[in-house]
Amino acid sequence: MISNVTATKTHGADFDAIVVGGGFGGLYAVHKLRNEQGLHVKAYDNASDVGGTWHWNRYPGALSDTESFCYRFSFDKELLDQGSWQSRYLTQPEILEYLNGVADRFDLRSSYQFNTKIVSTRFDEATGLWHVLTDKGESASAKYLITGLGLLSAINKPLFAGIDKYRGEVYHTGAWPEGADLSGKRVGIIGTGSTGVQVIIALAPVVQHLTVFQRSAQYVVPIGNWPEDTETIDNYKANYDAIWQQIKGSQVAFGFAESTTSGLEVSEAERDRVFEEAWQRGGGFRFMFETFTDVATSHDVNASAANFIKRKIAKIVKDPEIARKLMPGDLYAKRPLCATDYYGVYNRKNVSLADVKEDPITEFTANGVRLASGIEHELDVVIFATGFDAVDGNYTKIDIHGRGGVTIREKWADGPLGYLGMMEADFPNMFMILGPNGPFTNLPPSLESQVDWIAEAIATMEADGRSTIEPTQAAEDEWVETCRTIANMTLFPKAESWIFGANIPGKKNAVMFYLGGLGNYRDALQAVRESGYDSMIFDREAVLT
Ligand code: NA7
Repeated sequence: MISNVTATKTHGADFDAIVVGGGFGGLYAVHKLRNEQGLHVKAYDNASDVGGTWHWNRYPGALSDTESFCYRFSFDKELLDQGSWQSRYLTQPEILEYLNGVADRFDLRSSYQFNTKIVSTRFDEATGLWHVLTDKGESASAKYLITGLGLLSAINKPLFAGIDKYRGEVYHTGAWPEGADLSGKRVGIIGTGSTGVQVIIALAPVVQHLTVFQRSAQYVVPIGNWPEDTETIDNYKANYDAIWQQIKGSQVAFGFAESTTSGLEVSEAERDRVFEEAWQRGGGFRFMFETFTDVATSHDVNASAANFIKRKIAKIVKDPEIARKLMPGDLYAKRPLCATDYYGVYNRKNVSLADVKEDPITEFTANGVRLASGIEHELDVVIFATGFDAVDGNYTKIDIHGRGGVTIREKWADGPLGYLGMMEADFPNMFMILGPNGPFTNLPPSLESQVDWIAEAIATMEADGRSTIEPTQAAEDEWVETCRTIANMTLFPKAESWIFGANIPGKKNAVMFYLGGLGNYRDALQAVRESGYDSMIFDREAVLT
């Protein structure tokens, strides 16, 4: 299965394909193109080894909230059969170990150059090749450029006044320092998204005092994490064909069947019964999508879900004033969160909650953080769990030039747009894994679908002797419009979150995802294949120079 091809087939190029990124997406692309299709592939990653998101996000409590049986690749039956895990959810070290195992199994590291950042990529219309430049000053050329830059890896670190004066330590969860020991320290954490919630739960029992700076209160349901024994795991393995078939035809691809019952068809008491069942079972996506079909589309059903969670907060949190601060005021329409006893943490004596919407952070001082009211929180360490410049953040950091020198920054000045979440008009032979307007799902099955499609498009090009492929502008516009129409049928655009770029000051709100589900997305990919790629232009002449 491992290919030893070293010769480049593309005339005049160093490689047939360059892959950027060593996470799930990049690793699978290298395997597919090199081992299965015999291309000469060079891959880069800024990190010291494989892992992508899971290489960097080593903060305490880091966990995938997709269940273990489906947070993995599906393409290799033997790899699935060898899989093993401890609990219903995988911790960051387990995921990193898994990806290392994948890299070993398919000899992927031999194609990678680590500790190397790609700073620019340029499409040369005269030769039809991509030229990449690294931060080490090296350059390389290839016919195909495949970017697996990660959806959530360009970190967002808000600039607070006075941060340079602060004498304590400052960490970002997405660049967690090796060996950081927070035991016995006074720690502040800014941010209560998926990451913040996990860190808060992990650190509360360890630190001397934890101050949570919360800007938006969150709906957090239990994750339901428990050990899974060999029998349970073997049962998944025995049923993997059916499981993956279901996942690939489903909406969110989290390994459960989404509900087809409208919450509007049942009584309020029945809604509560169903929500209680989901609360006991655990899982954020399950709570939002397995309960009723319209939690994320109907205001009424959404309000029932939101009120259910608020009643839980009131019951769990002993201090009514803290409970009030923890109650979200907006719709239940961000990426659904789940964790083990999140609200219960606020009953601990060593945890305090600062509501920075009511009383904003004005500055960092030498000793900590000062709020508008004048209250100063003295802290040894401040953790930024402030998320990512999602989807396009990692692309706009690189100087990416397409036809006629047009840059991706220019093209995305009003927000990132893409065809099928993978391609861009005027950027021939560039394939993005999890680029803009791709599916919003459990990611491994989506990126696998994308890499399979990319590899097939490349194989078709090679078989037909094509030099370039790019989508028509009309196809791209139509896809973006489809994404916009679907998003507007949901409540998601009405809640401010990274899904629409609302978390980055100055970033224009954009529909960055296809919310139509993985099954429909895969059908759309299949339709393009079956049409003989009629939404694409092949071998386009250089027109923009
Ligand atoms: P998120 O979900 O973007 O959360 C970031 C958090 O940081 C969120 O609570 C923000 O509040 C808060 N934030 C951001 N900027 C500030 C400032 N300036 N002041 C105070 N608080 C701030 O990122 P995560 O890393 O938690 O999760 C991202 C995804 O990774 C997650 O959905 C999973 O898919 C994995 P806000 O809500 O914007 O008011």
